[in-house]
Amino acid sequence: MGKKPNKFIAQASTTMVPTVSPIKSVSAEVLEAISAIGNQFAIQGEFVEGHEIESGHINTTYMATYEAADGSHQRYILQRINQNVFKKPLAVMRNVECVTRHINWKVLRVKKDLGGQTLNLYPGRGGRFWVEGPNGGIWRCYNYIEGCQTYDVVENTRQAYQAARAFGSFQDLVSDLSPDDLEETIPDFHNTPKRYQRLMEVAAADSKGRLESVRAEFDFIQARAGITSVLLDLQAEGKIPVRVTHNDTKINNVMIDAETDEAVCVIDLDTVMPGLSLYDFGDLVRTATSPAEEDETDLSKVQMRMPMYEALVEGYLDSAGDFINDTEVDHLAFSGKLITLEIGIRFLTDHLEGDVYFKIHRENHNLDRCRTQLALVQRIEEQEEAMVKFARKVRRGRK
Ligand code: GN1
Ligand code: MG
Repeated sequence: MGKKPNKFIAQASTTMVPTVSPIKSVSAEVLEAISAIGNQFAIQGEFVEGHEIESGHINTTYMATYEAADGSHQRYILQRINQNVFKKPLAVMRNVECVTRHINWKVLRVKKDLGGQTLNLYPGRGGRFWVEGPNGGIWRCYNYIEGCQTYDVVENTRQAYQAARAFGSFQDLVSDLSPDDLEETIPDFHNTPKRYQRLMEVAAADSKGRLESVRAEFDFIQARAGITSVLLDLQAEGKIPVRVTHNDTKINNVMIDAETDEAVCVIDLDTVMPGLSLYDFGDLVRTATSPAEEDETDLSKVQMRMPMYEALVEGYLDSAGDFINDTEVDHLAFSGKLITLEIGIRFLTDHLEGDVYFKIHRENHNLDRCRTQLALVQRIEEQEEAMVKFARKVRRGRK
């Protein structure tokens, strides 16, 4: 399985032009609040500075720097869980604790050769891995993964390969947890038929009077209603199993070593729960094959770059090929199309509802995001046959 060296590992990373997730300066008031939250965690040193990390659509995330007595600086992530999205934040924390501890154990005692950084939670005042903020929110503190960058857009096949290999490795690391060990913190998170049904309801209510202006997008989605249940049907027939999965495998959730271009670890474990491995692979296709940002307004830039897809398949089969089955391999391309449609459905639903779920930074932001998703669905459809063939070919070559 997964013979090395291969072209993705051997290739140098000289052409990398990173699109790094933005960090933002914050007001004196916010700085004070960050420092007060930091004081509640068992971390060493004095607070030096803090910045906001703006890349996620859901939680509020800060990077805080502390100076130890010897003058060295240590960085941490302080993050407030969005309770509008995560209705059971303590269940989210239980899942994250379970997964981070299990991965630490497995890296140390089973894999032994993995010297990379892992994500760790710090204990807080009161003895738990979370604290309550002044306004009642639930906060946690992670180590900052040093020497790494995240990318919103993949620049080369090496990064695509590395990202897919990292998420496959993640699935491998948690493969000996039982899905029953974890709570389903957002029920039906990737239930595409339910996401579709919800769009129909929101469109029927049309509370913001926006439906007429998005008729083309709405029709595009309706024309594809038939594919929404394909993976759940396969699951019901027992052809694809429920596993412990990440469920938010967008490309900027992989920490990539800035020097070697190798994936170090995956982050954003809030949605780790029982799920289908194909949704994880699908979200990689959605976020790693197109050279356009998720909210690009020039839709001619949205593409499904075959070399990137091929690198994803190779990376994923290198790390997950041992445990995923042939039906899963046969649906790798389809999963990319389906998850892209699903996220398009969710962005359109939020646009019609008045932008209550995803953070927006401009007018029609969720509509713009929806449009890039639907354009990518179309690009995938045009190449789906070749994509399916490629995955089967790689699988055959490794048996
Ligand atoms: C949200 O916050 P972020 O960017 O990690 C969302 C994902 C979507 C993604 C779309 C809990 O993730 O499901 O795929 O936006 N997370 C949640 O970019 O809804
Ligand atoms: Mg996320």
